[in-house]
Amino acid sequence: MKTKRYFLFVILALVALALSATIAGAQDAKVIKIASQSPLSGGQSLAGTSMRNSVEMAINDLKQPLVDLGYDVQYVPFDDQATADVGVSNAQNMVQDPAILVVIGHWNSGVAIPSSEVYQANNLAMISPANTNPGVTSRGLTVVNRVCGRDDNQGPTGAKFLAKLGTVKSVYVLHDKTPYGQGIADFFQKEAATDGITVLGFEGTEEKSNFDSIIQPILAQSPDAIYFGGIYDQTAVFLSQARAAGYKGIFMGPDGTDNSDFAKLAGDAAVGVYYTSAAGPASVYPDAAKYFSDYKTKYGSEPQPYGPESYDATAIALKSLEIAAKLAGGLPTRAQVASVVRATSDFKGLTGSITFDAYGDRASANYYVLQVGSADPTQWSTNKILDTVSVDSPYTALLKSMSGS
Ligand code: ABU
Repeated sequence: MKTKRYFLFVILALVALALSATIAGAQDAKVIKIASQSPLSGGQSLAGTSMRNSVEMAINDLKQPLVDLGYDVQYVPFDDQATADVGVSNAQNMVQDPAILVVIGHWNSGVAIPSSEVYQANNLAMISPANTNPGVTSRGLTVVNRVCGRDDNQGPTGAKFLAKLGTVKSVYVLHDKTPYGQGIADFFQKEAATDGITVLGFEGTEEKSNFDSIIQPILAQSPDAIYFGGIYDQTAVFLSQARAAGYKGIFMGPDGTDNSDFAKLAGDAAVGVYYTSAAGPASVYPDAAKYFSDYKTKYGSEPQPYGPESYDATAIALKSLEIAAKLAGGLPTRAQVASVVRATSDFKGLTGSITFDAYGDRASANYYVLQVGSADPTQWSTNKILDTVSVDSPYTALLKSMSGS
């Protein structure tokens, strides 16, 4: 009996010791937080939620080296509601938390640009998975980087494709009046004109539900194609109303079109639509097979375009934090993290090799032209790639031209 009691005592003592060590370890772990900003509510929330989920997956998959260094890595997702004021307000709150050392975001360039002024003033590194407007990086902010391409390449890629079809002699260009939508529509229209396509109109609208007053004047001009620089929650509604009103020509959009909700909202009108994207579908990312399968298992659906880019942006954040912590010999400062992020070179991501140039642009990025094959949103990832171009960032191209390579 005495022996039994003794063993019970020893076991309880060992359990207590293990528990206290765990609690002490947890208390000792220094907290590092990674934040994100994307629309988690409203009409663009499918894109933003896929970004958030992909950031969460990357942190869970890749945080171990930081854990081994004694850090507790936490994730803080913010909902920017696809609205500049909300993004800026979130950014102002975010920078008050000294544990937040990197932010992954945004979806909308028009939200990223003003929010990044706050990040810059507080040395907080931002890595964007999806913002394609040139103004995101052209301001020369030291904390701002992106793993995707730029609209001064994406817009012309779309126009060149339409010109090559040979059947498009005229186009009517619409945009959503945001820096992204207006910006890419402008890049598109300039290239279209250069390539001999007559631009019949260039018009901005914030309308989201009744496009009749816009559609009738366009129909009167019978364009061979309509290009809409905007996001799927607006452009899909426009397209379905334009088709119902009798428009039979080509429809093209930029990567704001690239979301399965475009097919959900446009229905049969979506079939045959051309769009460009700086995000590739699963078929062009062989190294992302596990990501796609894990995502479906965890979240019950396929990720949206820019999901793999969100994973890569987070992977770069985690690797940079690890390097900065080792260099600093402890918790790094935001400025130290930001300088390591900017030095990213030949990082092996799901979307290929990633190098940031001196402006934070991906040194070389791919642009795809795709066509919607089905009105079924679950088939979005099977849309056919019709063309792929790889283009250097402006800074990389300049360096190469100076060195003669
Ligand atoms: N590039 C896709 C998301 C739209 C934007 O950049 O604003």
